[in-house]
Amino acid sequence: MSVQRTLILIKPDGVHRRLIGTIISRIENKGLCIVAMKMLRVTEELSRQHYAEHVDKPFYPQLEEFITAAPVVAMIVQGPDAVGVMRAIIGATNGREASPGTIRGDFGCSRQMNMIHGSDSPESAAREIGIYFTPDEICDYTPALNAWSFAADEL
Ligand code: IDP
Ligand code: MG
Repeated sequence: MSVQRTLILIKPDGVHRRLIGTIISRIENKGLCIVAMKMLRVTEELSRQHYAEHVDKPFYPQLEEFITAAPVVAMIVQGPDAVGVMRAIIGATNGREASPGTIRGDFGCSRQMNMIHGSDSPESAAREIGIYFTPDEICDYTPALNAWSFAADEL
């Protein structure tokens, strides 16, 4: 267990469907904290960087078209085991398979239009945070509720 940072995107479908507030509430309600946030348009170049592992896959052209089609909200989320905790509350890639109670399981039925991205490992998180944010855009602070949210050895 360690305090981690993870890169979260509310994808264009989440923005258009007015799910920004709902998704942010789920992250905050879980006890994780947002240390950076902005709205931006993903360019084709940024998409190729972010989804480097998928660029040669058959579905990549439609993924790029989707992710560049409207703004996204990018966030850095911080907390104990934040990478895995966020993947758990996000749910499986395909909304039709994602468990009820997860974001993808509760709000969608699509494999592509699944509303939210979360880094899949601490190494991916470090790489993706570096793609979307400069160090001066990250607001380091100690959440006031930490004392009533976590035991000392969890932080
Ligand atoms: P993840 O977002 O759960 O980590 P990945 O397999 O890394 O899933 O895929 C990245 C994104 O690409 C998915 O979130 C989804 O939007 C899209 N995607 C994944 N597989 C497919 C596919 O087979 N067809 C179309 N889009 C896909
Ligand atoms: Mg992935």
